[in-house]
Amino acid sequence: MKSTFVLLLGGALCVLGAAMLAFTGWVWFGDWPSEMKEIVDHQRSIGERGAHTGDPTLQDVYARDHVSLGGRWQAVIDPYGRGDLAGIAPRAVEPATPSDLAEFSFENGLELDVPGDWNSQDPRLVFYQGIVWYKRTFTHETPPGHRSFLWFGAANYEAAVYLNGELVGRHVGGFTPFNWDVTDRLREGENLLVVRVDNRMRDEDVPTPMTDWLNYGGLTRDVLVVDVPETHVQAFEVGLDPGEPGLIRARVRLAGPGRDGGARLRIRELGIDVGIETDAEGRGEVRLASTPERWSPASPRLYVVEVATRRWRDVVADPVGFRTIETRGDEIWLNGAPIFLRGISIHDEALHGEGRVHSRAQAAELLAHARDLGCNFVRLAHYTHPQHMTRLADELGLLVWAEIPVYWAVDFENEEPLAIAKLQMREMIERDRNRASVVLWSIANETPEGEARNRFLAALADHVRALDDTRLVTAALITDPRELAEFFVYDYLPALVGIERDEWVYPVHDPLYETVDVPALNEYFGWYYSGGMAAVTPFSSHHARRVMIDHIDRIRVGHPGSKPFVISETGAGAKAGMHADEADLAVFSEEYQALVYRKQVEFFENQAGLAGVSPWILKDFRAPLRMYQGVQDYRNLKGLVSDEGERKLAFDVLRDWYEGRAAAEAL
Ligand code: GCB
Repeated sequence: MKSTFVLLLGGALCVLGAAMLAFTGWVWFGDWPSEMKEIVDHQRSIGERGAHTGDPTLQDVYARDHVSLGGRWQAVIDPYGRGDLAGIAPRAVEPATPSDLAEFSFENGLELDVPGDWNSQDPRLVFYQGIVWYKRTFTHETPPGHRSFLWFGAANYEAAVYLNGELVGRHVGGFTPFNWDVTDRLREGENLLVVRVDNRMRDEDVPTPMTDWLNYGGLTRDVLVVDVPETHVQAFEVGLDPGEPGLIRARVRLAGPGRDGGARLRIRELGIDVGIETDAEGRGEVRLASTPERWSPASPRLYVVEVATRRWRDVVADPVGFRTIETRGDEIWLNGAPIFLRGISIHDEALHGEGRVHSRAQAAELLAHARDLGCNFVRLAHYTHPQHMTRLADELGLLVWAEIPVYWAVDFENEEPLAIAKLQMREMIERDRNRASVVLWSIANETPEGEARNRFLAALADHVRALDDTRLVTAALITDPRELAEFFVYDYLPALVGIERDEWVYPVHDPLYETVDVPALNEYFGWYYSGGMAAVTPFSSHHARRVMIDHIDRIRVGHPGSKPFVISETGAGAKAGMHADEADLAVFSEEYQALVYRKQVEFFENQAGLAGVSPWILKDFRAPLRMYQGVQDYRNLKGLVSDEGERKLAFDVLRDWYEGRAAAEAL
C-alpha cells in the first residue's frame, strides 16, 4: 500500500516537473511568451543594475573614436510615472494588432532634440518637472579588441538608461558626465536605447527644489558611443608640479587587462617622449624637468599632450596649458605674480532663448561678451557648465571658477546630499583637471551658517583637496541675518535719520572663511537691502535707496583679511530698453542698474585685500522665482546683456573700469 502511494506520488511529481519544464520552454522559446521573457529580463536587470551609477568615466571622449547619438529622439511626457509598469516604456512596447489595448506609445508623438533641454522645445514643458522618456534606435559594431562605452555629457537630474529593454544603470546629478561599458549588451543590427529622465528635485538632492534658475530637464548634453581599445587610457593629469614648478608632473590611469603594462607621454614641442610605469591598478606617475611657456590670460599658450598605452594602441591627444596658481597673503598669484580677477558670473543658458548651452558656437557667443567686457575671469555658476566653456576658456585665456550646486539650504544634516555632492565634485574634477583655465573649485553658494553645514563643507573641501592638489578651493558666502542686523543697526539705520559715519562695516564672521583658500562674498548693496529696510521702517524705499547709493563707497567688508577676497556677486536688475531718470532711482531701469554699478566700482576700489570680482550676471536668465509680470516674466534681469544680446548701460560702466584696470596693470 505504502509503496503504491510512493510510486504514485513519484509519478505525479515527474508529470508536474515535466509540465513545468514544458511551461518554461514555452515561456522561453514560444511566441507570445517572448514578451514574458523580456519582462523577466527587464525586471532582473533592475534588480542587478539599479545601484550601478556608472563605470569610471572616460576622460576626453571627443579625442577618441566616437559616434554621436544626437538628433531627433522620440519622447513621451509621463507626469505620473506609469511608463515603468511592466517595463512598457523601457521596452518601447507598441500595439501589434488593432485589438491590442495600448495606453503608451512613442510613435506619432513628441520628438525632442538631443542634446537639448526639453523646456525650450515644447510649450507644455516650459515649467515641467517630472519624467520624460526618450527613445532612439541605433546600430553599432564594436571593432575587434575594443570596448564600447555609452557616454552622456549630462542629464538633468536623474537618468535611468535602458539598452534593449534592460537597465544599464542610473545616474543622479544633472551637470556632469557619466558612462557605462555596454560592449556585452550591444546587439547585431538594431539596438533600442530608452532613457528615463526625471528632473523632480527632493530636499535631499543637490541642488534642492528651490533655486533661482529654471530647472531645465532632459538630455541636455551630447550622448555618444565611444570605442576604446580594451587596454586604454581612462584618465590622466598633466601640469606643472605644484611643489616644484620647474617640473612637469604627469599622472595616468590605464584600464583594461594590460593596465599594468605601462604608458607613454609625448609632448613634441617640448621634446618629451617618455615611458611611464603603471602598477596593478593601471596607475603611473612621472616628473620631468621642463620649462614650457606659461599659460596666462595674456598668452594662453597650449601644447598638444599625447598620453598613450605602451605600444600606442590607444592615444589621447589634448591641448594643455601649463601654469601655477596659489595664494600669497591676501593676493592670488598666477605664474608667480599677483593677478586681479576681472570677472563676470555666467549661467549655463544660451542667448536667444535657446535654453541650455549645448554647442561650441553658443558657448563662444557668451564668452565673446565676457571678452568684450574686458574680463580675464568667469564664474561659471552655479553648477558644472558644458565642456565647451572650459575648453574655450583655455583657448581664450579666461580664468575659470567652476562650481557644483551646493546652493542655499541643502539638507546638511543628511549623509545622502554629501555623497551626491562628492560625486558631482569628482565627476567635474575628472572632466576638467587638464584645463589650465580652471583655477578655483567652488564648494558652495550662499549656504546658511550652522554646525552641520560647517562639517559638510569641511568634508567637501577635504574631498576636493584629495582629488586635486593643483587648484584653490573657494565658496561664495552670504552675510547671515545676525551680521546683516549689525550692519543695519550700526550703519544703515543711523544714516537714514541723518547720523553719518565715515565707514560702514559689513561684517563677515562665517567659519567657512577659514575652510577655503579664497573666500568670496555675494553682496547686493543698492539692490536688495533697501527694499527690506523700507519695509520695516517708516522711510520710503526711494529714501532708503538714496541713502544706500550715497554710502556704498564707504562700506568696508569686515573680514579677517588674511586671505585673498573676492566679491563673487553684486548687481541690479534692468529690463533692456526700460529707461527712467537716474534721479528717480527706478528699479528695473537701465539707468538705475548703471548707477548701482558705478557705485559698486567705487566700493571695489576701496576694499583692501580685494583679489577679484565677478558681478551678477552676464546675461538675463530664466528664473521661476521672478514673477513680476510684464517686467520680469520669470526672468532674472540682472544681466548686463539681454536674452538677445543687447548690451545694457551698465555693461559699459563695468567695461570702462576693467579696461582702466587692465591698462594700469600693464604699465
Ligand atoms: C544670489 C544667488 C543667485 C541669485 C542672485 C539674485 O545671491 O547666488 O543665484 O540669482 O542672488 O539675483 O538674487
